[in-house]
Amino acid sequence: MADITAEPFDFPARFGEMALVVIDMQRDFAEPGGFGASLGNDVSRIGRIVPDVKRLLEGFRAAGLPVIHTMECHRPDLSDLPPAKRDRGNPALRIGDEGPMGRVLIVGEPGTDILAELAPIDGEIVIEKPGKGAFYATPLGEILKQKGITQLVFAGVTTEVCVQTTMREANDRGYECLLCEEATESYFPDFKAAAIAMIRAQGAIVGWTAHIDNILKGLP
Ligand code: TIU
Repeated sequence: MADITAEPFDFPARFGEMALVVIDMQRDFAEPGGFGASLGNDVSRIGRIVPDVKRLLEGFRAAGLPVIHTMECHRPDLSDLPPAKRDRGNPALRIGDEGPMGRVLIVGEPGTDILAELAPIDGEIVIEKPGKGAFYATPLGEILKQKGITQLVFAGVTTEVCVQTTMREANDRGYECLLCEEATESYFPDFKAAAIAMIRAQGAIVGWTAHIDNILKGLP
């Protein structure tokens, strides 16, 4: 047992039961012409966290701790895409439409890929998820149970959508969750700040937050 300096108080790390979860660091959210841009967002903010996500990823790899990547994506026949999700917000490009990086958010298409700098390596788990949360309609819960993981460190995008949804799902399932502040981003700076504040409020009601150097320094 070792502590990682965190808010609202130190995180009681158990490295034998810990994994890193990198949420949706996909071209569709970070590059022009993808899903994030089709919703009207300035996607340039997302690219700026890539070096810190990579540093965190490399820290976990060097420590020999499990790494899990998630991808928000759908089957080519759209059978896992509720119409309510496809039509929401009347985006310029809907999920499944042909865009500059292939069909938007469809498994196997170039835009759906994880950014090359952050690509999974052999032995790392990749969870394809049709929802915002990574537990809904995926084998994530079973995989974590099999591996005896009880603590999750989070990175990825966007802070208040897929990251926060997954942290809330994980918290309700009994996992202790820690969000790395520099390795997550939103299209809206105020929403990132608010998500961080609400996660750690009320004595870590959803989980802890920590700076990247304190996490890396704490790894075995
Ligand atoms: N739109 C937005 O902020 N996020 C998403 O649609 N998905 C994720 O957060 N990955």
